[in-house]
Amino acid sequence: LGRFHWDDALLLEDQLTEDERAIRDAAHAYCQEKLAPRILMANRHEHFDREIMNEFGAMGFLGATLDSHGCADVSYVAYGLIAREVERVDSGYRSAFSVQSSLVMYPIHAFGSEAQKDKYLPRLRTGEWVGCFGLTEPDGGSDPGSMRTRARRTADGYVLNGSKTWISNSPIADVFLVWAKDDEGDIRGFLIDRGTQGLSAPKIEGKFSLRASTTGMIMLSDVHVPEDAVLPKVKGLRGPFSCLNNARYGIAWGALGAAEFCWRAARDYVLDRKVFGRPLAATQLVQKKLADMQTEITLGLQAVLRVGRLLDEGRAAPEMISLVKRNSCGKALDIARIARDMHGGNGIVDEYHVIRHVMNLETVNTYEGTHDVHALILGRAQTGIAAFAG
Ligand code: TGC
Ligand code: FAD
Repeated sequence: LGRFHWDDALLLEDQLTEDERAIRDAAHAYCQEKLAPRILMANRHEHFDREIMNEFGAMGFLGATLDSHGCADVSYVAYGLIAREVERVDSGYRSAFSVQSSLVMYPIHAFGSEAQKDKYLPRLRTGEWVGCFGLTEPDGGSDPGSMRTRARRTADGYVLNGSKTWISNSPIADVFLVWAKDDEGDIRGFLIDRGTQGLSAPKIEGKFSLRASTTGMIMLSDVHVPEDAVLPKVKGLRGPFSCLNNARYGIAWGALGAAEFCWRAARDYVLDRKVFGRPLAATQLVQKKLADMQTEITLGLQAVLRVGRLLDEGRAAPEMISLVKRNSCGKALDIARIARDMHGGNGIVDEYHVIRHVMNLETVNTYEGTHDVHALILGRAQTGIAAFAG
């Protein structure tokens, strides 16, 4: 019989290729050496260090699964491993990585013209430019099909009017991928550069979650764009949802990274902390909590690895991604809350980092399709009945 490794209970390590382990190790070292020391103050003062995008670029993280314009062309499993390492430090940093890679570079690569790819991908890959993805509107993000933003045809292009909200990175973005309905009622993607007249991106203040990530709105007031601003190769909700498939998959790995941080922090804390004359780790209730965390993280990692392998084989269905996005986020949030409780009063202090993960995971459980919206996607897939609307 084999030996049990408490921190890798089902031997995930053995299931990775040598390349994937090397990418993971490099990502782990960078995140622990460069990101972890910054996060306490970044979160406390609600600050996103723009230089991080250049560092992500230098590490080859941005658009890592793409196979052109100098991108790293790594497997989906490797992409997930990077997301896990980044989010082990902070979900806000993983957000910056996901948006640029899956929500901006991926659609340009998949649906853009050659000129759009040549203009944007090299700059986005290095982090010289930051992109953002504008789908959600103030009137209800779960139903993007009801968007009000309009792109009216003109003689030489389009004129856009409307507003987007809760947009990661919009206040610092150089390029805005905005989804809007055209005169035929089709949803189209538009690439709009910073500085275009009528475009503004005010920051949303007062967030108690993802404080190290900058979030804003996108306001579009008679924004004229040329014909070549539209992504030519996609129409309809399939456009934004194709990007979301990739980003949701990355989140499913990332959230487990945050959960792993909280689990290990709780384990270290209860081994050290003596109450009633013995370590907390010596109590049955505490050991049960640790066993539950270990179980959910281990099973969750097996599930995301499986979906990653299926993506690499071209066999993953969107519902599989809904299943793991929902599972990882919901379980990670539960684990972070329990880890916070196990830290007692210290658990609410940012220097222990767990409360930050709790607050962040509230967003992660909400964006890219809420926990309940993914339940409805899975419910529809097994009953054939769409329960979103009456
Ligand atoms: P529905 O009828 O289901 O589909 C409409 C059309 O879209 C196609 N489609 C997909 N295509 C590819 N991948 C998917 N996952 C797809 N899901 C749907 C579908 O085939 C259909 O195509 P066609 O050609 O037949 O028209 O659409 P619905 O309006 O009924 O959708 C309902 C629902 C709830 C599933 C959907 O609207 C939904 O997923 N809502 C959640 C919204 C969401 O996830 N928003 C995310 C905003 S971006 C964000 O949060 C970024 S945070 C990033 C960060 O900081 O990390
Ligand atoms: P709503 O859709 O109003 O939902 C509110 C509640 O109602 C939720 O609990 C939901 O589960 C529930 N609900 C909705 N419909 C149903 C139903 N039919 N049946 C039962 N319950 C239902 N969006 C972008 O486009 N780009 C970004 O970069 C981006 N970044 C984000 C960053 C942050 C920090 C946050 C918080 C959000 C971000 N979002 C972004 C938006 C995000 O995707 C939305 O918040 C999310 O899709 C939910 O939309 P909503 O907030 O409008 O909630």
